[in-house]
Amino acid sequence: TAMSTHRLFVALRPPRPVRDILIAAMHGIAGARWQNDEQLHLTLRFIGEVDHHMAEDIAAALGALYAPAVTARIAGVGLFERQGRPHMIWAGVEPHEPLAALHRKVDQLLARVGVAPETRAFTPHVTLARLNRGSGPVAPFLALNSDLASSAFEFSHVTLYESELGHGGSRYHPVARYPLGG
Ligand code: 2AM
Repeated sequence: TAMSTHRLFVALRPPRPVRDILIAAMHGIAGARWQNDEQLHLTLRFIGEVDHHMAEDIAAALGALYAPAVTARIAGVGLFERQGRPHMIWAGVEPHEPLAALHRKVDQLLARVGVAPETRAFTPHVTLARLNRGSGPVAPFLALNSDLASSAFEFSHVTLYESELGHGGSRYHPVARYPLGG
């Protein structure tokens, strides 16, 4: 309906062999909610809830994206805490600079249609698991996967996703894809 909102974010989708490496590492923390294959992505820019008109403006604005493809690799794992407790386990993606440059470009295009600029620091990562109070210790996982790595791979397009919040975790639906490079 015209009243409905869309929860949007802009992300990069790791290619199949990289997703396989990430999925293979997903064990060893009791009670962790591991991401499934469909959920794996690197968030370039979280947008949040917008109405249908804004969603169309955003999709159109991203059509002006002109940026090189980004060559990257998986490099280690990390932990985000919330209120002093383990909250999320992620895989690092390096190098940061070309990803930060792409993040800034996306930010600029979104600013044109009135999306407020991002205030949070941009930390390129792929979320592997969400944790809660009942989850087991994370230190063994972090130690075991400190050298988690992939070969160099290319992000060849940017994807606009819609997030559907659900009981079994969020579902992420690709809305539009924008090519990078040539
Ligand atoms: P996360 O995986 O690091 O939690 C869809 O919700 C995507 O947007 C997720 O990758 C999530 O990041 C990210 N996200 C959700 N809320 C966010 C926020 N307030 N700021 C930045 N990123 C957010």
